[in-house]
Order: sequence, then C-alpha cells, then structure tokens
Amino acid sequence: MRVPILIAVVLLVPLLTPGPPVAAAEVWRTQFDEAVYGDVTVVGNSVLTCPTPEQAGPHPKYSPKSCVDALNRKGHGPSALNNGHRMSWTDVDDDPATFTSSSAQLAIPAGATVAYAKLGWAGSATCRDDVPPPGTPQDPVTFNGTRVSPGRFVIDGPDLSHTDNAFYSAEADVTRALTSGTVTVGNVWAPQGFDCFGGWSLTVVWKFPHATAAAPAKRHIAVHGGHVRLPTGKPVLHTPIAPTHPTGGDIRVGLTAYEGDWATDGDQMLINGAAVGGRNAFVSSAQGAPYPNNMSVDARTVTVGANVLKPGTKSAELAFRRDEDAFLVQSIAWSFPLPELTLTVDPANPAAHPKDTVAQTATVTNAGDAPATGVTVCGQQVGTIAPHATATRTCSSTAADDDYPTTVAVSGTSLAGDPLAAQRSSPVDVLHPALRATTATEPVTALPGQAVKFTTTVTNTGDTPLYGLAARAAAGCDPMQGQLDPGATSKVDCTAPAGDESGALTATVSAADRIGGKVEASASVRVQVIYPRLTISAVWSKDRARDGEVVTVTVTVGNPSEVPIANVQVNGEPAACRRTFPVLAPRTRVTYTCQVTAPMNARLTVSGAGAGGAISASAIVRIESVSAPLPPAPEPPAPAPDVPAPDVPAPPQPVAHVQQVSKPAVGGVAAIIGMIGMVVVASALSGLGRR
Ligand SMILES: [Ca+2]
Ligand SMILES: [Ca+2]
Ligand SMILES: [Ca+2]
Ligand SMILES: [Ca+2]
Repeated sequence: MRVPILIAVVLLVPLLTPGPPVAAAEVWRTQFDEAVYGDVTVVGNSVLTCPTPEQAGPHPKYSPKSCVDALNRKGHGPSALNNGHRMSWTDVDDDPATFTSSSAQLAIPAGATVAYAKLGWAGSATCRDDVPPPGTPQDPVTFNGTRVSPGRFVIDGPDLSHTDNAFYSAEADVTRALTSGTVTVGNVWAPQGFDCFGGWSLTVVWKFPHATAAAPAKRHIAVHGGHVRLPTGKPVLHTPIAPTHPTGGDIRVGLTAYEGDWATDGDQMLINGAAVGGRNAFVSSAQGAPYPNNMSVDARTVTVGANVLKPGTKSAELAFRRDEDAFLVQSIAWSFPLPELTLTVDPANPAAHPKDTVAQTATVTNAGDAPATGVTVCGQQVGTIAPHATATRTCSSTAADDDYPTTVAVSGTSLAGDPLAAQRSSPVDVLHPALRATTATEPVTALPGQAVKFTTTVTNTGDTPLYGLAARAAAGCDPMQGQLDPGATSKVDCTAPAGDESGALTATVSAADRIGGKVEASASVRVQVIYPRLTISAVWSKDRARDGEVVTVTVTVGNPSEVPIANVQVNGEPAACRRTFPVLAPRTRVTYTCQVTAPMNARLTVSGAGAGGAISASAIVRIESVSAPLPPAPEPPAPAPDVPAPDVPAPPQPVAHVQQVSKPAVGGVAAIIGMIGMVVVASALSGLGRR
C-alpha cells in the first residue's frame, strides 16, 4: 500500500516524556509496577467495521458479505482482510458530536478498586482512498461521554516503506474516570477507506486492599506502554522490557496491538525466544468486542507458560516477527503470580494448665499461583508447597504459669527469592481451676444415727468455668448444675447420718475445667448428737399418815436434754398425780402438787409422746399407814441429776425417791425426731415452775 509518509513523530504532554523525542519503536515505558491483590484486565473494540452494500458502492472487488464473514473468521485471502474493503465507521453512542464510537463490557470483581487504568487508541493516519474525519488524530476522544486528551501521542515517522501506511497511537491515564460496566469510546480518529483501521483498548489493574476469594494472593502487575511498529520492511524487532518478575507460575500477558490481520499469518510474539500465541499472534481479537475478528485491534490477555521466563530474572526480551502481516504494538501488561503463604492454627485459642505442652496444628497454604520453596513452620522443614497446596505440622510449646500469647510463624521464599512469611499469634488461656466449699458454721443437732440433711455452698474460685459438678456424702447428695462460672456460687443439699457421738459430716464436690483439669473441695458441718431425757421426782409431806388422810405430793418433771420433748405424760399411780404437758422445753422442768390418800405405794411414770416409751422415767410414791410398823429411817432425798431445785418452796420434811433418767432406746430414735425443732416455753403451757 503505497502511501506518502510525511508526518513527523509528535509527542504531546512533554511532562510525561521530558527530553528530546524518542524513536517511535523499541521503547517501553513502565506505567504501573506493583504487587497487588488483583490482576489486569484488557478490553477493547474497533471503531471501523465492514461497509454496508451502500458504503461499499457498486461493483466492489470483494463483496461486503465476505468482509462480514471475515469478522466471524470465515474466508481467506484479500477478501478476508480490511485491505480489500472500504472500512466504515461504527457509531453506537447517541451523541451526534461523535463520528465514531464503540463499546465493550468491562468486568472487574465486585468490591475491587481501580489501581490503574489507561485508555489506548490508534488508527490509520492515512489509508487507501481514505475519507478522513474532521479534526486531527491527536484530538480528544470521548470516554463514557467525557473528553480525554492524549497523555502521549505518537505517529509513525517518514522512514516507512511505500508498502506501509502511517499509524498513530495515543494513550491517556483514565484511572480516575473509570467505572466498571459498559465502556464507550468515541471520536477515535480514523479515516474510512481501504485498509483503514481504528480502535481502542482499556488496560485496567484492579485490586483489593487484602486477600479475597477473587484475589487470594498478590500478583505483580507491570504495565508498559509504547508505539512498537513492525512495518513491512522489518521482519523482526527485538525490544528489551523490564521489570519482569517471573516466579515459576503461569504468567498472563495483556496485549494491545493494532492492524493485526487475522487472514495473514506468520506473525509472532516471542518472549525470550519462545513464541506466544502461535504463528498468527496478531488477529484483531479484542476482549469485549462482538466479533472474534474486529479488523482493528488486539486487546486481550494470554497465558504464558511458567518455563518461558526463568524465575528471578528482572527483564525479558520481547520480540515480534512478521511475514505477511504488519502491525503496531501499544501495550504489554505482565501479570506475574506470586506465592503467598497463609497460616491457620488449630486450636486458635488453646487452653492449658501451667507447664502443659500446648500443641497446635499449623496448616500452611500456598494461596498463590506460583510455588513456595524452603518453607518452614515453627522450625520444621516443609520444603516446597505447590500453588494452592497445603501442608500441616504440629507446633508445640510449654505453657507458662499464666495467660500468654504463643506465635506460630511460617516462612519461605518464591523461586525468585522473594521472602514469604506469615504468622499467627494465639492467646493461650492458662487455666487455674479452683473450687471452695463451705457449710453452715452453726452446729446441727441430731439424734444418734439420724440422717442429717445439710447444705453445702460451692464457689468457683478459679479463673475458668467448671463443668460436671457432682457432690457426694455418706448418704448421697442432690444433683448439681452442669456449669459453674468463675465467681459463681451454687448450693447443694447432702445427707449423712449422725454418729453416736458429736462430730462432723462432710460433703465433697468435684468438677473439671474444659480441658479436664479436676478439682475437688470438701466442707463439713458440725453435728451435736443429742439424747433426749426426762426426769421425774416426787416428794410427799409425810411418810406416815392415817388411813384415809390426804397427803400432798410434789412432783417435778424435767427435760435436762437439749431438745424439746413433746406430749409429756405423767401416768401411773396415784391417778391424782397424772398430768400431760404438750411440750417440755430443753433444760426446763415443771413442778406440781397433787393430793393423794394414804396409804399409798405406787409408781408414777413420765414419758415423751411419740417416743413409744423409749424416753421414760419413774418415781415411787410411798406413804405408810400409821398402823403399819415403822420402817427404817429413809435416806435423805437426792436431787435429780441435771435438775436444779424447783422454784416452788421445798415441801417440809421431804422424803422422796428419785428415779434416774434413762436414755431412749435405739428403736425410739425415729419417733423422737419430730420433737426436734420445736421450741416451747414451758411456763406458757403450765404456769408451773421454770428456771
Ligand atoms: Ca490490514
Ligand atoms: Ca456518535
Ligand atoms: Ca496476522
Ligand atoms: Ca496488518
């Protein structure tokens, strides 16, 4: 395609490229160079397409249909090239001010932000039988309706052969203007005519602030821009490019090029001599464009095998070869995978007792798409972890005396020597389980062998909840609650039999903390074993009386024990001395008199109700007849044990017989239990003597 080329290299925005103009080709400018939790996306579209039959005019050399077929990768030869058709503008926006426009769909993960976005566009400066649009190639384009001027503009120099058209290219940073979704670019300057092209691409680096499902590991993104022209006179072009960051994983390369013809092959892109994309690398295939061959722009990402770049190398040689085709390369965006070690520990919050061995399972995952090597975790060698593979080790430490943090650390390197590290600190809860048990400080009174129910108060005096609380005592305890938190208190009732003598009854409570640390506490209640007793004594005013003479007898009934005794009955003879008292309070006695008729020789018996006769005592009343022979002088009366002198005046000349109190028989204990706890004031009942 013979075209006079008179347009000089033009550089706009000198701030970006200070100094004298550089040669149009062989220069890559690094525009973005950062490891991010993200990746690079490239989309684009053409602004020229096949002519309608009207646009093609009468008797076209190749039918417009053959052009449309080529859009869908059908056909071959000149009829499948833009070279054979009067390429015409597309204009999809509703803006009459734009003469060209087209759209592409940009999809970046939800929640990602744009780290960098550049809009590139290019077109034929001239082409055969062209009808140029208004303005000039360096005029602003519209980007989603907003005018965007070239940040950098390049146009081919005059050194092209007569078989090449001049191309221009332009780029602008649109990071701030970019939104996800449909991208529409208008007014890309391109003439209509044979072999004309025009199109645009958008190179977007998206990222998250931290690892996410969409970006589980960082990738090193390096975006380079240029105007790398491979005209018909140049079969191969070598361009060094840096930086690179290969780490042994598959690499993605985002590419933007123009005027690569699908129907002419033999064109290659080579990285360090290895061909990427086969023998027809430039085919005007753009991500986001509706046709597989848009006849203007290559804008897409390709995957490059891990062995193409040696891990650790900082630069590469990018080469372009051509046979039939000729093209312009504008952008190379590397996306190098980086290994990334992530660490989880289980348990995440260990618990231990002082000096215990604390064991945690460390799970190390390489979240990246490149291998991690020389991996060690808590001092243990793991070696290489392949992309997305996992290794586990058990990490152990000795527990301190109190809560402390423990840290598991993992380290390694990428095949490029990048240090990798992760660590996880876990608070170790050092448990000090402790339990305190108390009972009432007041002693309990009980009969010998009596089942005594007593309450034990249990307090968790440690720093960790206790579980499985259980109490035990000689005759059993109630069930307890399942959990007792630190500082909390619980009560439990237990039963144990009193012995024959006063002593202690003990309950023991056991529990365990959440890692099985057992604790136990005991508490005892003092038991005063009591024996109910009754006493009775009788004195009479004269020992000898005439038959039929009335003699006064003074009877004293006492309860010398520590418990009230109910339903106290004085029975027997003489009948006049019988009495009933509802209760006799502890350590009280009552005294009363009765009139009996001489002579008398009888026995009075006192018993406690419910005792079944088990508590009893008796006293003899004997008054001789004056006609009877005089008996020997009686012994002087002796006071009943534990019974103080009565309040009533002592009868004159007392002559009495005092019966010793008796202990209750064992069989009577149960019946006496019911008396315990009753408090009765004897005087309120009888008005008789009390002390
Ligand atoms: Ca062409
Ligand atoms: Ca328009
Ligand atoms: Ca090609
Ligand atoms: Ca071409």
